[in-house]
Amino acid sequence: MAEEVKKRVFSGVQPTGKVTLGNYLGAIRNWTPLQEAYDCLFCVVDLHSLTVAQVPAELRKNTLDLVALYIACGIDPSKSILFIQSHVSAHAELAWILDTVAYVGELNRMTQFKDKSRKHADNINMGLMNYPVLMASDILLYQAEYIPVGKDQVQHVELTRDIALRFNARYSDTFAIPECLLSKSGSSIKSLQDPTAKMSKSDVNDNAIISLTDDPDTIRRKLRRAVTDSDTDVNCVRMSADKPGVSNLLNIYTTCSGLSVAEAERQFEGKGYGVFKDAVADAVISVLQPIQSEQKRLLADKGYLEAVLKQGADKASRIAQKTLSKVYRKVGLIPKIN
Ligand code: ATP
Ligand code: LTN
Repeated sequence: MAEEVKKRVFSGVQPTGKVTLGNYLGAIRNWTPLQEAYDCLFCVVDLHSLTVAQVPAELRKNTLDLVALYIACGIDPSKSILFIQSHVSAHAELAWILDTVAYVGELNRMTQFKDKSRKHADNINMGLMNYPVLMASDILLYQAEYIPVGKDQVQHVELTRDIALRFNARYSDTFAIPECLLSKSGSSIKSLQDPTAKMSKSDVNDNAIISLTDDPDTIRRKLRRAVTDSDTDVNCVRMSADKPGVSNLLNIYTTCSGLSVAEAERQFEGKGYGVFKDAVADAVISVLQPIQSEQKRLLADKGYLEAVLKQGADKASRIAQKTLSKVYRKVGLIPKIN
C-alpha cells in the first residue's frame, strides 16, 4: 500500500527572552497534539530575533533554553523535526527571492512592524520590516499547510499566503498555500497589568507577564497583583467585554484547568476576586511545574540536545533544499554544477 502522505505543520517562537504563559497557551501547547496526524516542524527562529537588539551571550542561552522548553512541553524529536532556523541556510536564501515578490507597501502596513517601530524607534532596521518575508520563507520552504500560532500572527500568515499566490501566479505552481490554526482559547492572553495589550516576552514590566520559569510564589504574587476591573459589579467573576482584566484571568484559568467558562463562573459565584486569583495561580502552577523540572533536566544533558539539533537540521535541510532548488530554477537562476 502506498505510504500515506501527511500534511505539514510549521511553527516557531523567537528566542527573545523568557517565554511567557501567552506563548505557551497561544502556541506551544497546541503543537503537541498535532504530532500524531501531521508531519511537524518546530523551529527556534533565532534569525527573527536579531531584528531587535540582542546581547549575543543571552541570545545563545535563550536559544538553548527554548529548545529544551519545546521538548519539555511535549515536542517529541522522534516524531517532529525540531531545529534552529540559522542551522538551515535556505531560510535566509529563500527570503531574498521572496523579497523580490513582496511589496514595500504591504510590509509597511504590518501591525507588528508598526508596533515594534514605535517601541524601538532608535533601531528601525531593514530586518524589522523584512521580518514577515523571512517568516514566509520559513513556512513556504516546507510546503507547510497548517500554522499553529497566536492571534497576533494571523496577519503575517495572510501575507505569506499572498506572497505564495503571487509567486505561483508569476512562476507557475510552486508553494502550498498555508492557513492558521488558532486554538479555541488561549490564542490571545493579555498583559496582567494592561489587559487591553497582549502579554509579550519583551514587556519591560515583569509584573505584566508570567514567565514559564517563574516559581510558584512569583506566579501567585503576580496574579494577586493583576489588574482587575473596577466596575459596579465588583468581585463578580464574569467573562465580559467591559471586564477585560477578569476576562483575561478567566481565559487563563479555563485554558489551564480545562473547565468551561460557565463552569468557572459558577465556581466563583459570590466568592470575590481574592479567592478567584488564588485558584488561577493554583491552575497555572500545576501546569508549569512539570514543564519546569523537565526543562531543567534536559538543559543538564547538552549532548542529547546537540544530537536532537543535529538530526533536526539535517532533516529540515533536506526538505528545504528541494524547495529552494525548485524556486531557483523557476525564477531563472542557473543551477550550480556539482
Ligand atoms: P516578543 O515580545 O519578543 O515580540 P512574543 O511574546 O510576542 O515576543 P513570539 O516569539 O513573537 O512572542 O511569539 C511566539 C508565539 O506565541 C506566536 O505563535 C504568537 O502568536 C504566540 N503568542 C505571543 N504572545 C501571545 C499571547 N499574548 N497570547 C497568545 N499567543 C501569543
Ligand atoms: N513571527 C512569529 C515567529 C515565527 C513563525 C514562523 C511562526 C517565525 N517564523 C513561521 C509560525 C511560522 C512570532 O510568533 N512572532
